[in-house]
Amino acid sequence: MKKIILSLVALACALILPISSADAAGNGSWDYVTTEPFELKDGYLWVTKKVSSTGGDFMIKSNCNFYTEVQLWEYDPGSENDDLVDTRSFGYGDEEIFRDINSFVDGSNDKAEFFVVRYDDYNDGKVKFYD
Ligand SMILES: [Ca+2]
Ligand SMILES: [Ca+2]
Repeated sequence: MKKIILSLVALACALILPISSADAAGNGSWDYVTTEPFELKDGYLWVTKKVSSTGGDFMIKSNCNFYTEVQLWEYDPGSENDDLVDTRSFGYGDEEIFRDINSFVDGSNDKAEFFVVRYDDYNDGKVKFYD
């Protein structure tokens, strides 16, 4: 009897695991796009390069050995035309998902150009981008 219960447990685990790992990927699967380092701008602000998205959901993953606050922005040409998407707390390995970013898809390229900004004093850090 004990053997049957154990194999039932094993079967249940085998059935549950693929579902939960698919769940972690959100709607559909994530495509890794790139890893960008933060670069110092104007002496006080840390900014990544822009990463394009065609819409849907967007995810950033921390590759920073510290805990901080980050902002996701969307670039638009001209002075101070960029759009703030959201502000999140961010520590090593954290994944932050931004859902339904279609309203940020604009411009002649029909894409959203996202970049991440920090205002702290840590002289390091990278961000992984997923679309
Ligand atoms: Ca834009
Ligand atoms: Ca915009």
